[in-house]
Amino acid sequence: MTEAPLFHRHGGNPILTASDWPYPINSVFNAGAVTLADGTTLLLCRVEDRRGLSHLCAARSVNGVDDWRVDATPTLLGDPENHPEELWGIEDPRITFVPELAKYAVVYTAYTRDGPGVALAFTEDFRSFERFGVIMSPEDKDAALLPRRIDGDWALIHRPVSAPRAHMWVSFSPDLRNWGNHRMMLEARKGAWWDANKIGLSPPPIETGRGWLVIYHGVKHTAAGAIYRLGLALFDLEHPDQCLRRGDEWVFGPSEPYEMHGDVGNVVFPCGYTIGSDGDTVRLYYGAADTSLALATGSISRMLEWLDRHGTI
Ligand code: BMA
Repeated sequence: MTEAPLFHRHGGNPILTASDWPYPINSVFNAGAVTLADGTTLLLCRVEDRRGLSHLCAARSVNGVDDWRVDATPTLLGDPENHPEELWGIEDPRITFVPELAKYAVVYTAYTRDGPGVALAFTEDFRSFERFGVIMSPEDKDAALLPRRIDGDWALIHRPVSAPRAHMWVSFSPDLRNWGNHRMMLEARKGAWWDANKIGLSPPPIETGRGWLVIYHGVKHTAAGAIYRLGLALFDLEHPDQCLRRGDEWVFGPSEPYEMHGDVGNVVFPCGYTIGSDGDTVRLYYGAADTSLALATGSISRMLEWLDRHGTI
């Protein structure tokens, strides 16, 4: 008997495309997501312009599905004059609300002359931003801040490249500027696996009573190109480098035309989610084929139950 899928695609996918933008763009994908205090869903979208460089643009919707109000101009642009590391744009934001600071941390990829690095900015309203600059030097990406300190220190999940493989790491900081105590969190497998050689955090971890529930992506390189799919793993709440369970099979992968065809086909790439008022329903916003934004719905309790049955320690 085949098991019911963990994620259900929205019937109206893709929910945002370049034609929804108030100014000319090439594509919109890989958005960070939050529920604002008034219940509005805000997506901080990666927008690629017609030069090929990306910036971030906010889209707001009351129901998180349609009627998006998109900022009339870019919300956050690379600022190469003051931050030379943002020379070729900024990409893939992951947003974490940090109660201690009463601010949102936006962790994004800065496209530097030497490849991607991890940059941090804070905002209260997604209109003005306080930039911290690059906090992890290239080559590094797929990063998110945990919402609270762990044993007194801030914790950042990120994905440095140690060619030929790239694993997920977690690093710690007393002040959000100086990072150390680097620990490997999850290793890319080897060989033919769907998550061999290159993995990375997808949206920020989901804090549950049983641990940090992590949706991560694996990249399988084939003769026809790469396939980006998603898997699940669970980590100890107070020791986020300790993996409690990891699923062997992917749980979501490209299968619909808008996921298989586009600027980069065969890619599903979520950078954000919102959680429903039931505390269980996850709305996963994902980039499809580096071209549009799509939505799939899942359940935290079902993901945990799936890991209980399918995960290995
Ligand atoms: C990854 C990131 C994503 C992108 C994906 C597929 O390395 O750069 O932004 O969606 O590749 O191209």
